[in-house]
Amino acid sequence: MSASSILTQVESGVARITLNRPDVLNSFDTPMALELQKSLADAERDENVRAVYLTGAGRAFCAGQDLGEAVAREGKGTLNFAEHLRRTYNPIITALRALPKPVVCGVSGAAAGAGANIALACDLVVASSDAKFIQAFINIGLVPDSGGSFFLPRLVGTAQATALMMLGLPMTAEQALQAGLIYKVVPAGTLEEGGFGAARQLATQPTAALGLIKKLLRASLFNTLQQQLELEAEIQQQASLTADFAEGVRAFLEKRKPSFTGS
Ligand code: T3D
Repeated sequence: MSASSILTQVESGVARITLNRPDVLNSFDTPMALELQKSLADAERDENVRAVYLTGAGRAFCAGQDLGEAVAREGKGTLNFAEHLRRTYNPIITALRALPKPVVCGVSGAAAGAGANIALACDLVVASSDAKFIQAFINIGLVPDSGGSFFLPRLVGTAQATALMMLGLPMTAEQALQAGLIYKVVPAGTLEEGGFGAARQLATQPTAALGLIKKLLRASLFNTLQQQLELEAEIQQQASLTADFAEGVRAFLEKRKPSFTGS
C-alpha cells in the first residue's frame, strides 16, 4: 500500500482502491482525483487484476468535491469549474465505464455529490445498511455532475431523479435498493464480506465476457433493437473465441466446476 489519498492493493485478483481522506469524509481534492485516475488505469493494464473494488476509508464513502479546496481554487482565479470537471471527475467516470473489467463499489455512510455519482458509475453498488446517497449539489447551489444527470433518470426514472436532484435529500440504502439505484444492501459491519466478496467472486469469472457485457450495456442505452441484436451477434463471436468459453463448455460436459483464467 502507498501512503497517499488513494490506497491500492491487489489481492485475490481484485484491485482494492480506497479513497483515503477520512477526516473530510474522503472528499476529493485535485491530487486525489488524479491519483484515482492513475489507479484505474493501472487496474486496467495489470493482467493480474480481474475486478476492481472501490471503497472509502472511515465512516463515509465520499462527500464529493472538497469544498475547502474548491473555494481556495476559485479564489486564486486560476481555474474554472468546467475546466476542473473536465480534468478531474469526467475522466474518472469515463474510465469506470470503459474499464473492461467489473467494478464493484462498496458504500458505507455518506455518498454525496460527485461521490454519489462515482458510485453510480460503477457496475455493482453494494451498500451497508447505514449508507445514504445524496445529490448534495443543489444544497450549495450547484447542479449534478460526474454523470448524475445521465445515470439517475436511467436508473430510477425521471420523476424520482428530478426529486433527488432538486430536493437534495438523503436517500437511505434501503430506499436506493427499492428504487433500483443500487444492487444490494448488506448489514452494517459486513461491507467487506458483501462488497469485496462480490468483487472477489467476479474475479473468478470469465473476465473478457464481463468486459463485453459492459460494452453491450453501454450500447443498449442508445441503440435500436435491430442495432443491439447485431451488436450481440458481433460480441458473442468475440466471446466464443476466448479460452474461458472453451473451458466453460468443457467443464459443463465433464460435469465439473469451470476454472476460468480470464483469457
Ligand atoms: O469544480 C468543482 O469543484 C465542482 C464539483 C462539484 C462536485 C461536488 O461534489 S459538489 C458537492 C460537494 N459535496 C457536498 O456538498 C457535501 C458536503 N457534506 C455534507 O453535506 C455532509 O458532510 C454529509 C451529508 C456528506 C455528511 O454529514 P455528517 O453530518 O455525517 O458529517 P459532517 O460533520 O458534515 O462532516 C464531517 C467532516 O467532514 C467535517 O469536518 P470537521 O468539522 O470534522 O472538521 C466536514 O466539514 C468535512 N466534510 C464533509 N464534506 C466535506 C467536508 N469537507 C470538505 N468538503 C466536503 N465536501
